[in-house]
Amino acid sequence: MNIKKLYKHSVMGLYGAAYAVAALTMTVALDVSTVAAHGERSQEPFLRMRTVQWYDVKWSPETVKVNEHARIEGKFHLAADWPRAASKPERAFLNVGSPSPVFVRLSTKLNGHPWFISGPLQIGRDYEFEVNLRARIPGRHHVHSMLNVEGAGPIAGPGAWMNITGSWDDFTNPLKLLTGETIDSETFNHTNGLFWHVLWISLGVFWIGVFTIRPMFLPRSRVLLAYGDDLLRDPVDTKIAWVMVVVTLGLVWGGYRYTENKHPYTVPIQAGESKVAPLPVAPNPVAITITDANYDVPGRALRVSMEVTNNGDSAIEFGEFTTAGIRFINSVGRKTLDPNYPRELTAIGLSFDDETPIQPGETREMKMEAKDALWEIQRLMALLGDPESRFGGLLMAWDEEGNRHITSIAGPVIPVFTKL
Ligand SMILES: [Cu+2]
Repeated sequence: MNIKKLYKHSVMGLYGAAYAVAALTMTVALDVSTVAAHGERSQEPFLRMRTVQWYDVKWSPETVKVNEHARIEGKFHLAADWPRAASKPERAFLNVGSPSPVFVRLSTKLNGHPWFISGPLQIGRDYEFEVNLRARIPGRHHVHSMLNVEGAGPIAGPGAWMNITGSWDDFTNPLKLLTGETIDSETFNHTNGLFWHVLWISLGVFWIGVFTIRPMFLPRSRVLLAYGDDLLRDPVDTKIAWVMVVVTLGLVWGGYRYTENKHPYTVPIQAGESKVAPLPVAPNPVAITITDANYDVPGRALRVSMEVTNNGDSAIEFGEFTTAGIRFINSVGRKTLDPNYPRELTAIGLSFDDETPIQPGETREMKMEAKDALWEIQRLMALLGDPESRFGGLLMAWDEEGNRHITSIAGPVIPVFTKL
C-alpha cells in the first residue's frame, strides 16, 4: 500500500469515526421519544398466530382514576395447529401483560369460574375470560391479555391503551380478612417484610464473611485436600458455628411462635390446579379445507385458496379474518366490528374472489386475500424465515340470521417475491 492510499484510507477512517460520533450524538440528543410498546411485535409469529387465537377482546373503560376498577374480557380459541416447537397448554395461566403492575388484579374468571391457579386447557376448544382490575399507577399504559403457558412462555394477546389519572400516593387496596379485620395490601406489614429480608441477608453475609477472612476459599480447599481438616479446625470456628446454629434456630422458632400468637387463624397460600371445562363446541355448518396459501411480499398480502362447504340451511358470508389480534375485515365484518377495538389492529383489506353468499349445501373453491401493511408493521411476516412457515387464524362467517360461525384455519405459506 503506497503512502497516498494509506493517507486516503486514514482520512476515510476518520470520516467514518466522525460520522459514528455524530450519529451517536444525534441519537442521544434528538431521540428522546418514549418507547410506545413493550416488545409484543418481536414475539415469534408462530406463537402469535397458531397458539392462542384471541377474539372479542374488550378493554373498559378507556380512562380510570387511581383506585377505580377496570376490566378486560374476551374469548380465545386454542388452535389445533399448535406448533410443535411450543409446549402444549397442559399448565397455563391467564394473565395481563402491562408495563409493571400499573393495575392490581382483583379477580380472574374463566368461563365464569374463578381462575387463580394455573391449570390445564384443551387444544381445539374455546374459553371466555374476564379480568377485573384496580387502577394503581397513573399514566397511559398499553395493556394486553396474555396466556402464560408452561414451557412456551407468555403468549401476548392484542393490546390497547388504558389511561389512569390521579396520584399513585392515593392508591389503596383494602382487603377484608376472614377474621373481620380490614388491611391495605399495598402497605400491610411492609416494615416487617423489610426487617426479615435485612436480618437473613445480614446473617448470610456474616457467615460467608467468616470464611472469607479465615483463610479464603481456595487456600482452604487446597489445605483440606492435601492435609485433611485437622489443620483448619480452629476453636473459634466451632464457637461461631454454634452461635449461628442457636441464633438461626432461635429466630425460626421465635418467628413462628410470634406469628402464631399475633395471627392465630391463617390459611396457606392455595396451590394445586384450576380445572375449568372449555365452552361447549358451537355447531358450525362451515367446513373449510385449505388448499394453498402464499404471502405476496411486495404486495403485503396473504392469499389463501380454500374449499368451503356450507352444511347449514342458511346462506353464509365471510366477514373477518383474525390473526395475532389483528382483524382483517370486509363490508360484512364491518357491521359487527366493535368501534372501541384498537384501530391500529384493524385492517379493511379483506376480500374474496367471489363475494356472493355461499348457499346451503354449496361447495365452493374460494380465494381469500388479506392485504395490509400491518403484516409488516406487526412483523408477522417474519414467519417466512421460520423453519416451519405456517399461518393460522380465525375465519368468521355470518349466516342470514346474523349468527356468527368461527373456523380456525391453518396451512403452510409460500412466499412470493415478485408481482404476479
Ligand atoms: Cu403492548
